[in-house]
Amino acid sequence: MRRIGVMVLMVTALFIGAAFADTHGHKKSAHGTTNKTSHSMHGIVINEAWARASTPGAKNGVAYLSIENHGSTTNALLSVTTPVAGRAELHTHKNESGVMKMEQIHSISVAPHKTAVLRPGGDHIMLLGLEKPLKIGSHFMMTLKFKSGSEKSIKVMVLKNNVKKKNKHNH
Ligand SMILES: [Cu+2]
Repeated sequence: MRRIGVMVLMVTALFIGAAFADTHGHKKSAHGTTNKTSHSMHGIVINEAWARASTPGAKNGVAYLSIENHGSTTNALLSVTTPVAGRAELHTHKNESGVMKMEQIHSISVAPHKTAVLRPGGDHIMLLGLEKPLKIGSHFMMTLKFKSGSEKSIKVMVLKNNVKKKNKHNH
């Protein structure tokens, strides 16, 4: 019973949220500022996309972001492309008898109304074959492909480290 109550509340919140998002979206597009780091097309919202600044000569880089799924079905990030790297792979870290190892994964799934947080030590986007070093304060574009069929182009900020420490979501 309690679960059903919670579901009804969430669905109601979603409708209210959608109504707000719609009005907001129209206002934003009037000013030509819709193509920013966070959008809500197909119920997916990408936040806090950043990449670690690389040292000169570094061949690989790493990017992080959070994926909010406002849809009613499980979605998943399947692939990433970016002009700054030859190839981008989805990776996770696995603890193998006390040693943290990176491992390629084929998707990062996000349950309905949940957020998947990519962060140092966890899931991340590996940028292989950097065209040039990623400089602090610069930004680049990344295109994300989702299981739902949607694609998103987002702006990724290059930082020394993520200054915000507010991620409390656990996945
Ligand atoms: Cu990696």
